[in-house]
Amino acid sequence: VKIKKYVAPTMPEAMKIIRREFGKDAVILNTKEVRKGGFLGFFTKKNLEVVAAIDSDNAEPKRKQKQPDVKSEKNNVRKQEARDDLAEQLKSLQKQIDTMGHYPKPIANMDDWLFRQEVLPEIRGRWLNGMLKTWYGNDESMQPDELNDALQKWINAELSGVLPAAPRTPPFTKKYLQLVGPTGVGKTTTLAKIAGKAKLEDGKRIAFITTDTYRIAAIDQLKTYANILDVPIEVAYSRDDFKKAKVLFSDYDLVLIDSAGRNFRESSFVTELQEAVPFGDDIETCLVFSLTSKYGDMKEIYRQFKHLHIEKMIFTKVDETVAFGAVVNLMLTEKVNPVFITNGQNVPDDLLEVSPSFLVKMLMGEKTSV
Ligand SMILES: Nc1nc2c(ncn2[C@@H]2O[C@H](COP(=O)(O)OP(=O)(O)OP(=O)(O)O)[C@@H](O)[C@H]2O)c(=O)[nH]1
Ligand SMILES: [Mg+2]
Repeated sequence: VKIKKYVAPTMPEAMKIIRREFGKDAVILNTKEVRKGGFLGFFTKKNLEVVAAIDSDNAEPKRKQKQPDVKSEKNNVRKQEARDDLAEQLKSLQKQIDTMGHYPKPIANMDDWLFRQEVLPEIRGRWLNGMLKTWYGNDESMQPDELNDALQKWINAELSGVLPAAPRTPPFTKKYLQLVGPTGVGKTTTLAKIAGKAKLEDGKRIAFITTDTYRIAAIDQLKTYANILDVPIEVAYSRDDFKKAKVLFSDYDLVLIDSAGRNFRESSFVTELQEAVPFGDDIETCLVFSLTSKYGDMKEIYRQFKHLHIEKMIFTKVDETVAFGAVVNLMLTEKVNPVFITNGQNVPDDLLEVSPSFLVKMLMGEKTSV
């Protein structure tokens, strides 16, 4: 295998050189933007660095063998070469017209879509490089549908490396499940949804504990759900209360723990939460994020919790946004799984279990049909 790096202002130009040197069987291994020249960082020129490879057996000769001496034959060859060159230039010109930025148009469209989905640049770049290989590997003749399928398969494979293909029902392994997260993201509502489904659909014996004694209204809110669902509830003002509640609910199948939403970008609030509830052991903790929040803030909050036992995530308010990149960004950079996505205020219906194919559909704009 021969590998070579090329630098050109645009993808079509790079492809033209690669085709000329390596022939049509060349495979693109990687592309990235590089900046060249300039003065003190100014006036730099954007270029594209493309790494291409060819199986040495497939390599085409660089130039056509010129015919020996006969004059007219020489002329014919020259004319043919000139025509070939012209045809090549026309093709390249057409491609430039078809090309937005550096990528061929269908891939540029994908880039645009994933950008609007707020997928991180490094993840987007990896996926698009995969698509570039597929595109050029198929002679640039794929239909948008085929390319779309290829992208979906690619994303699915990456997500499957983190998240099991089929959602596990129920998705929790421990008896105690606590939800933690920033203010107003939907922790209490989601807890009520989980309780409702587990009780009504799976016939589980459910109990609630709340450590959110920060606001009176918070206790009342969970008590209201407890009444509707006919589920017992204990309010834990201290760790002792919490231990007592655990004893009280020893016969129950699933005990759901609500907690106070705080500004968890501040580590002191995380410490405070740790004092109210023991993390780890027999308690599974789920970090709840609203998809209406900024990704940078979510990441910051995840970092604050990282040293604790955060096994899973829930994303709420998917119905209030058009950008779902944060889910895959957190999943792929932090290797932590989303278990539920919530898509409305209705208890218990607006609660969806997550699988890689679900996330792919959501990301590709088919959220209504999942
Ligand atoms: N549109 C939409 N609204 C939601 C969703 N989940 C929850 N909500 C709404 O978000 C608001 C806050 O929900 P809560 O469950 O009280 O949020 P919380 O995280 O417990 O809030 P604090 O305990 O105050 O931190 C309520 O009006 C919910 O109805 C959702 O999936 N979609
Ligand atoms: Mg709450």
